[in-house]
Amino acid sequence: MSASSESSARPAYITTPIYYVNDRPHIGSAYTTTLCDVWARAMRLDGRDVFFLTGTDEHGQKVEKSAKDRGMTPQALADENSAEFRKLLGPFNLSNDDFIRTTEPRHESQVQAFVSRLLASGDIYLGEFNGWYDEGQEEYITELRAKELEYKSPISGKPLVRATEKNYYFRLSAYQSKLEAFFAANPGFVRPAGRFNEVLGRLRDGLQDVPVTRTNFTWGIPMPNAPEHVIYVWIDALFNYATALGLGDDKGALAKDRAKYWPPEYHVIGKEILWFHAVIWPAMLMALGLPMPKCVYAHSFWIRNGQKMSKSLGNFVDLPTIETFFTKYGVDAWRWYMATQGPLGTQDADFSDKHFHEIYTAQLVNTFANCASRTSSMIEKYFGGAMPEAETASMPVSGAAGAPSWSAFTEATAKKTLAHYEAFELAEAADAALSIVRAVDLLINETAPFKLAKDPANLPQVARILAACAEGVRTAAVLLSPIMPAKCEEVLAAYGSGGVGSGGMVAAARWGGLKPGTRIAKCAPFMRTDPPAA
Ligand code: ME8
Repeated sequence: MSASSESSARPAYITTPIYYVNDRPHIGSAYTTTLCDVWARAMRLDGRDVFFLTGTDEHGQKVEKSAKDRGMTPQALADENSAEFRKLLGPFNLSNDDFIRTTEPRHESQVQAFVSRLLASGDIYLGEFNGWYDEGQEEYITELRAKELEYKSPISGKPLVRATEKNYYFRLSAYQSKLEAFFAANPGFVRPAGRFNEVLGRLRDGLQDVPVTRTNFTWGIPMPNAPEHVIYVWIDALFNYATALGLGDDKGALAKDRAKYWPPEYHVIGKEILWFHAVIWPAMLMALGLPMPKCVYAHSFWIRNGQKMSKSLGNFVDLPTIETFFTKYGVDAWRWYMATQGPLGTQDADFSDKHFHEIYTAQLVNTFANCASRTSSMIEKYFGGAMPEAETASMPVSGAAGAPSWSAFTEATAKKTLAHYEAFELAEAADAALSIVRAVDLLINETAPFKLAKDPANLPQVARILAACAEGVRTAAVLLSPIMPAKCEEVLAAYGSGGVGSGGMVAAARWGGLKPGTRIAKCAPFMRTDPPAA
């Protein structure tokens, strides 16, 4: 079916960072990709034409070095680890539309095309860099840091030397005032707001031109006019957002289908890579004359039992650990925890087994599953498993004075949920959708249909209550489906509803979707499980 309105059929583009192949997937990468997946599914449910991109970042000195240490070629290492990231997509139920790798010819040729344009416009120029250099580490050190280190290498202790290198530079300094004007006009460009303030603070220190090539290693895209230089991995990587749509090859077939998705609605990233996305990337886009992304959303970090996760501490929530959660709680419970308890704000979030279990039990077992299960069991018991015939649209949601009708309440809640999804307020979207489940619970507790049903004279009243409960469960399942696609589909199938529906999110959740007589099977989407060992 077609989308509900012209505006809801708008293209919608969302991206994750592309992950380094010198690392394996872990909770961090899975987290960002899951958030984007929830948004992508919500927008698709609302009838939008979504393009959701993720991928891997495969060039650079670190990859070259790791490959050497392991006695393999950088390409072989990249192939091996990129496949690990790709393998994650199925089990996490991630619905990306493409997976870009920076070693693919389609990316490399477009990066060269973009860089050639920037050379031609004078935004990239050949310059000379002079600075403190750590010969052992093959690394330049800033003046400030060199002073702190007393001009000695922090690793070898040998004196730092003055070194000069010819590099290509991007004329970032020329974009200072243009960026300031753009930021002033777009106060929602970086979110959360606290992160935007950090960027604006640093911007006030003034922008310097940034090197965009290196000559001390070879694993990268050669500079088109000077192949002894390779394009710096960060510049190469940022372009992925544009090359995946074919924007660097505007006569190519890709751009024909995909150019409509530009600009991105969200670049979702972690806080540590905000400067690249909020300042360098927008300046590059300005230089290329491409429209700005609507929002760079920089979330904070998952930490583990109060500590930063790191390889040396060995406390990373890695894939094998995540798999134990999948086995015990299921992938949708994992997605629920990510979407509702994660570090979307400026604070880091602690991942603890105990907290996971508490949220699972309180929100999924005792609330969502309990409601779906109680309602379906009572319909089975009192109405032979068929949706009772009763008028419920005008029925008040509760006995409280001034309570809205079920149809008005669920319509307002669907609109609110959609608005939260659109704004990337995923925990708020989840909570709004779950408020329907809480209202169903309250209705059951207030009216006690299991007691009423003891007297056959009350059956019409029981029919009305349970019909409202069933429709409430269906509506909630529709609205929760971007977060828990498999479980919501299971509930919707048990409730005889042919999937989430169409015509936009609000229409799919409109009151009255379940027709009288529809077969409603007993279902219990989440089961109680033992708490983790203390
Ligand atoms: O930075 N908590 O790649 P990367 C939450 N290739 N999210 C986390 C996290 C944590 N503890 N740790 C990592 C790169 N992440 C570049 C990006 S984009 C043009 C190039 C997530 O493999 C978070 O999204 O180090 C972070 O930004 C990303 O992983 C970094 O992935």
